[in-house]
Amino acid sequence: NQYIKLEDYKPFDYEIPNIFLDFIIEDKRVIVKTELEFIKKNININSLILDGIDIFVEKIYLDESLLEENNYSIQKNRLLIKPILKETFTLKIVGTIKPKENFSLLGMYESNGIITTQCEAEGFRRISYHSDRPDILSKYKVRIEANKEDFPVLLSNGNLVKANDLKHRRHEVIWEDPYPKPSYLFALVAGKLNCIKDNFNTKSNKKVEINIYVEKGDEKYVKHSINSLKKSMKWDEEKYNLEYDLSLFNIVAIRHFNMGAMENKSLNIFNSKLILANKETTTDEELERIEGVIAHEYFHNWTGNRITCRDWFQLSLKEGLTVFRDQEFTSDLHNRSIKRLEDAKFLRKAQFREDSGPTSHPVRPEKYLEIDNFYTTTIYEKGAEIIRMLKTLVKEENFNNGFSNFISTYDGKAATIDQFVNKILENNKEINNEKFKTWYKQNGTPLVKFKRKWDKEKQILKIQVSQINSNKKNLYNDLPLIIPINIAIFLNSYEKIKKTLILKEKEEEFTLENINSKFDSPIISYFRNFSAPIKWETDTTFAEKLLILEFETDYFTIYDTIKGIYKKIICKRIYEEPDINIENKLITTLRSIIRNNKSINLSLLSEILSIPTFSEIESEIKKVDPLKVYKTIDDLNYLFGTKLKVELLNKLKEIDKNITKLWPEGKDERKLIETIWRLLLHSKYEGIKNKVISYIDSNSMTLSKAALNVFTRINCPERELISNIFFNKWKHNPVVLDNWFFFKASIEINNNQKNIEALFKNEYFDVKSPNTLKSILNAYVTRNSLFHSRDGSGYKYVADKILEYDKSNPIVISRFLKIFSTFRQYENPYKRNIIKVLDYIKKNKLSPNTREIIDAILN
Ligand code: HT7
Ligand code: ZN
Repeated sequence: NQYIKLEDYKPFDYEIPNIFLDFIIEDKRVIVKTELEFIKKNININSLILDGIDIFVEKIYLDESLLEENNYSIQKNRLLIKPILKETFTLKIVGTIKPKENFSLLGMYESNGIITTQCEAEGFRRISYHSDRPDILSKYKVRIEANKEDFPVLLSNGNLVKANDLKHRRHEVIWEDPYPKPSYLFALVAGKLNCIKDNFNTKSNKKVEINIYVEKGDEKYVKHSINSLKKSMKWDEEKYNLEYDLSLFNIVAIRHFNMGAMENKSLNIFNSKLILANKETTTDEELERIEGVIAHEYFHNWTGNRITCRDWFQLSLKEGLTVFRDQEFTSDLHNRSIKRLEDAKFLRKAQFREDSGPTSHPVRPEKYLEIDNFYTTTIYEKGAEIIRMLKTLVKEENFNNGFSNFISTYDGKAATIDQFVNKILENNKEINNEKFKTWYKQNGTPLVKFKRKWDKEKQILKIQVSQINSNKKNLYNDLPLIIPINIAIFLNSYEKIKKTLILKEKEEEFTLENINSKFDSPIISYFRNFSAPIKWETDTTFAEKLLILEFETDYFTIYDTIKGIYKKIICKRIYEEPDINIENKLITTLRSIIRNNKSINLSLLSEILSIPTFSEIESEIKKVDPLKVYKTIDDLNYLFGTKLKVELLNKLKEIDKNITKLWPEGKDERKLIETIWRLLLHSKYEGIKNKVISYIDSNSMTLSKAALNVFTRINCPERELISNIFFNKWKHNPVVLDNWFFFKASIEINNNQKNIEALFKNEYFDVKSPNTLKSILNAYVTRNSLFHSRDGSGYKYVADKILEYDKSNPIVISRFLKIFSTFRQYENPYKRNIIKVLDYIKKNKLSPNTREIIDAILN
């Protein structure tokens, strides 16, 4: 196994300014004629190597002459041409590919009769021979020819310059993209698709035609997506002065798609679940996510497409930056504080988990085997957090200037993370560029410790701060990071001092004078608004935490303080005895918040009242006994539901009038209703059952799905009833039905594996759809405690599914395999049983993607 290393980066020996691709779509194959114009850049070279997978090469011409077989060889997916003596030349390759036989969802493949492509990261080499690296930027011209009846719609990037009928009921089109792009942004779509049209006027008054292509019958589900796209276009103009650069923007919804979506230049391709939406089929959360993903892909037009990555080690340059941009977009459109809380929650649940395990890696990795394995929450979300810290450090105006400067300097080029950071810090004297870049080189989550020293008489507060990274495998982890720490010092119940401390060394002491605090020792909340992606420990007492809950206005801090208390309560119950004192004090505080704080945001209240889930708590505790964790969470839902019943019922009445309002209105109320239903159902309060059941058929998917969700761990005959109502209503809508597959795989019944296996055998299970596969597997391993059966049968069952599906979809399976990466924290027999199945998986024939992950996990 050969690692690709950042230190080995060398520019390509040639430039390829122009590419012409001619696709002739036939019944069983597609003929691909490629013409690549080369300019030699390294005069010492006299050969050319290109990559290609599953392409049958018929002929190769160098300029006009047919290459003899002794001038080229194809071995191990590499085409070598030698000698090449010319400085400039055109290479023409005639090959054939078979999209119908391609189940990898990479390169060119078929989904429900539609031919589509996925080229990021290295899918182009499954379409045509190319060096397929992001720093080769070319202008593309594409001709597509096909039978008109089966493929009435023929799309590629850029502008449509020709559309013609041909003999034998065939037709042709020619697309030309004026902007040079890397091969990973190439796209083609051909098939029977219906188009919904709209348009957008840019700020310079250019009319952009918007076309959304969907399968027949899905037309009524695209309005939300069109609106989201228009909001994104406007936001990027207003916020960053970035205007769309063509007069056509196409989006295609595809059923069989591995990830969320793909930002191909002017031809975005989406997993249909992220396009088809309305309030009857889509929850509030999903509507916001869809809006955010459409924005994300659109924002890539500048951060990713116009300025792309020099190599795949720079992946976070486009992904971290674009996540940061889509987070800001959602914050501006909705509620900034709630969005921050949700992003912090996700980062801690997913990225911290990844970073504390065997697949932990820096945001700019130094080496990789399979680049597809690096589309991780570290590259995306931690990457976005680093950019957020840069903004906090240099302040908004300087950040925006640096960003614009980066865009204008590198437009049309392939850039690096270093270049981006240098642009943002260009005029900054306080922050050392190289020191800041350590964030990109370290892995693991740093820990910051705080200690207060208070001189009441002199009113001087000293805060001692230290930072440590306990992951010792990476040499950079020993270096201090530059960490912005937003704090608030509470002087009394209504006055606080807000400050940003900038920690630069391993240990520092910050001195704050004139702190006129009425408390025995000033109460401090740290990392307000989650100002850095780290963990921290403080000397704040439990009593002080309760006061923070009372006085804080920062949503994230309120949420974090409550979750810390829940965690303590859970750990006490698992490892010692229930701490009745803490539990009662928390219940009293919650009671007072529900009763007295009438203006509290209801999404925040919902978070405050939610007992952490298994996935939220799993990576936070040292010795995991999963069955005990599940039981403790159930017990706490029972306890809190019982003790808070009166307040919860009153709150239900209070919010009832708003729950039918149309998204985005009413979403906070609907979020809270699910939390209250869960607590009351768990408390065995019978009065709530029929009320919840009545919503299963609601015309709001948020309420309908909430009704389904809250029954997950309630073993009663009604659970089967609501499951059947939901199934019968939605069995013909695959996007919605995935919620049912998720629900069914979450519930615990005797003969559990038979129940799960029945889902794979269900007549509506689409074996080619990664969405349904992911729904079943994810629900089983994160919601169903029987996955952790003490005899190891749940683990073995999942291991067999991993082996079965790795053959067809390594990208999805290698990501999913990470579910086992926390086994070192598990107690026996779970740990022993996981090791057993990991060894079993390892002994089988695996895809390179899955092999890389299993080796990392077992290492
Ligand atoms: N840039 C896109 C990544 C992506 C992808 C990567 C590997 C294999 C399949 C894929 N589909 C999409 C999506 C994005 O982050 O915007
Ligand atoms: Zn992206």
